[in-house]
Formats: sequence, structure tokens, C-alpha cells
Amino acid sequence: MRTQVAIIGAGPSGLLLGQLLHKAGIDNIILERQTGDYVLGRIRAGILEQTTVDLLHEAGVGHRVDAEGIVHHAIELVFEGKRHPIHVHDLTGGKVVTAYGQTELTRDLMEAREAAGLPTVYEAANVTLHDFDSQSPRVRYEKDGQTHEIACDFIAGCDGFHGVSRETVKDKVTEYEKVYPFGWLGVLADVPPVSPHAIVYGNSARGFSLCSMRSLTRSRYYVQVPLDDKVEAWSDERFWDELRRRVDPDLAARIVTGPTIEKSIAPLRSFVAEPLRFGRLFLAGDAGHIVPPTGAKGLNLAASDVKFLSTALIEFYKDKIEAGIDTYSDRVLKRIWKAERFSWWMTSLMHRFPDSGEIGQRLQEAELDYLVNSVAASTTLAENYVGLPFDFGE
Ligand code: FAS
Ligand code: PHB
Repeated sequence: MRTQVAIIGAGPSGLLLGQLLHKAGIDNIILERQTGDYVLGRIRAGILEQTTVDLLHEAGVGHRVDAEGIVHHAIELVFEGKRHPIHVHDLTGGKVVTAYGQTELTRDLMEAREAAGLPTVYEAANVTLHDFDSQSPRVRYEKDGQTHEIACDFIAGCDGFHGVSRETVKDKVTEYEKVYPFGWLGVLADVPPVSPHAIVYGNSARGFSLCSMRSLTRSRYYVQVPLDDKVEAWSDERFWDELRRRVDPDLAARIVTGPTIEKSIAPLRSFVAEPLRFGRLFLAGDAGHIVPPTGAKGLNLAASDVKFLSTALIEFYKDKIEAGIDTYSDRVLKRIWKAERFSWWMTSLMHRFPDSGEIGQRLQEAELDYLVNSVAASTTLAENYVGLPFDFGE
């Protein structure tokens, strides 16, 4: 079989890239090792930057996020038992973020791909990448007991942090990593969100908390937990009680509780692989980087990688220009590192660190008190939170 671009991974990166390339008339195939239902079953991101929403429209799948996404003009910070708004819309000249679950975004892209009759091989096992340092790369995979080979012009490694793409080039990659000494216990519950028009980030001596949502009837909450904590140790009652203790009394009194429909603990890390291009192989999304979710950057950073990569590939096929593919890695890494820095800063500001002692908590509270009372400091948070423009610093 032959195609122009072979995409590894049917997560948001791979699906969005596939859709943008298809819209530009570029053939592509996606190889995914799991089933579609398994991919949809992963509960992950929830906040989209405007540039990500714009990309969904460019890909022809923006109608549902417009209809069902919840636009936020502000976020709120809780510290010392009080809640403070950060009016991101006003501080950034009108930019906003939209609450819309990664599951729904993935579903929209999967449905559009299927409607267009584009080839996606689910349960593709043992994917291997070949000859990507030549002009004739190949991808192999196993399915139904058969080994298949795809000849292509380019390979897009969109296969996430544990994928085969970065593993294939591990001897050519420099890795930068920071693992945080805690995790996030997250729950989904079909109850109305306590703060439907602002994500609430909480700093408390008991640890970080986050009040978010997936719709006006489905809430998403998180509390910081020790790295060795176990989901089994957290009954619903214990979770709701702990969440209430970490926010201000007014918000605590308004939290609508109910049975959780998903409960999981995720570790937090900052990770970047350099470079992200190896001849005709490109890494995009979590295959190349991971951020702690405190800044709501993971999915949005994946989308911006795809913006740069799709533009470069379209330029190559339409105008025979190679500048985009030659500069892809340097350009996305400049953006990735700024998102890594912001995510690290938000994480450092909002979480309880085991080794920082009481002074650590007081220093965080001082920074938060300065931040909510300084237009300059709030603007810095706001412009990073809504997402820097694609051409920032260029
Ligand atoms: P993904 O990991 O989503 O997709 C990669 C795909 O490749 C998967 O479907 C995988 O099955 C497939 N694959 C892997 N190896 C393969 C192989 N060898 N062959 C074929 N296919 C292969 N981001 C936020 O912004 N906010 C959050 O709150 C947030 N929470 C998260 C919670 C968790 C537990 C995790 C793991 C991530 C979270 N993220 C969050 C980040 C997350 O949203 C990612 O940024 C996003 O999924 C990135 O999308 P992809 O790059 O497509 O990678
Ligand atoms: C979520 O809704 O899952 C979410 C929101 C904001 C974050 C992280 C996760 O910073």
C-alpha cells in the first residue's frame, strides 16, 4: 500500500493532522494500536484555547464545540480561604478559553474521518518505522495475523508519550524531564459544575484542587495526592470532603456531590524531547512533550504542533517549499518550551511540595496575593493561559 503521510496514533494529534491534510487533498492513513472505543474511553483534557477551536473549524469539525462548548472569560484562584477572579478576557483584549472535553473533540474528529471514508487501522500491532532518513520511508504493522507495509513520503509520530516513534529515534533524541512529587486524583460526576463559568484553581496547605467541567451537567474535579496514593483509598465521600476542605467556604457550600463515574490518579511531569524531526519522520503532541496539566496546555500544545506540521506538509506538496518542514522542529520547540515554563510555574505556585516546609506555603500565598492585585502579573498569567499567538516571538 502507498500513501503520502503515514500517521501513527489516533489520539487528538493524529486525528487532527489527518483531517487537516485531507482538507488539503493530501492522502494519509492512521495506524492506531488500540480500538476506537478504548481511545474514546480515556478521560483527559478539558480546556481548549481559541487557536485550538479555530483549528477544529479549519478541520471542518467545529460545529459541536460551538454548540456545546462552554466559553470562559475568567478563571478563579483560591488561596488563604478566599476566591479571586482573573479576568482573562479583559486582560488579553478579548481572548477566552472553552471547556470542551478531549473525549468529545476526539469523537468529532473520528466521526469526520469515518464520514470522509479515510483509512484508519485500529488494533494495528507492532508498528515499526523504516527508512525515514531517506525519501522513501515505510511503516510496517501487524493486523489479523498478517504483516502489512505502507510506503509513504512522510511519517507523523502522533503516538503519545509511550509510543513507538520517539522510541525508534531514542539514540538521536535529547530528553529533558522533571517528575513532580505528587499526582492528581481526578473524578467525573454527572452533577452540575460548582462554577460553570470559571475554572477554579485552589492553593491550600492541604494541597492543590481544581474545579472544572465537561458540560453544565457533568463536572470534573481534581485534588493533589501523594505519588504513592491509590484510587482504592478514595471513596466518593472522602473525595468530596477533601475537595470541600481545599476551596473557600462559599464554594464548598455550593458543590453538588454525587456518585463518581470515573476516578483515576495521573502522575505529573514536564518532558521535552529534542529535536522533533528526523528526516521524513516528525514527532507531534505527547510523542514529543508532556506538561503538568495545571496550565491546561497538553492538548492545546498538541494542536499547535499539528498546526505547524500540517502547514509545512501542505506547503511541501502544494508549492514544493521545504522551509516549513526544515524549520518545524525549531519553531515548535520555541512554543513548547514557553508552554512548559508556564505549566511548571502554575504547578509550582499551586501545589504543596513535600520539601518546601511552612515557608513554601507562605511564599506561594505572597505570590498569589501579589498576582491577584497586580494588573501586570495577572496579565502575564492571562496571556499564557489563553495561549500565546502562533507567531509569538517570531
Ligand atoms: P495521545 O496519547 O492522546 O494519543 C496517542 C495515541 O497513539 C493513542 O491513541 C495511543 O493508543 C496510540 N499509540 C501509542 N503507541 C502506539 C503504537 N506503537 N502504534 C500505534 N498507535 C500507538 N492535557 C490537558 O490539557 N489537560 C488535562 O487535564 C490533561 N489531563 C491528562 C490526563 C492524563 C492521564 C494524561 C495521560 C494526559 C492528560 N493531558 C491533559 C494531556 C493529554 O490531553 C494529551 O496532551 C493529549 O492526549 C495529546 O494527544 P496526542 O498527542 O494525540 O497523544
Ligand atoms: C479539565 O477540565 O480536565 C482541566 C481543566 C484545567 C486544567 C486541567 C484540566 O488546568
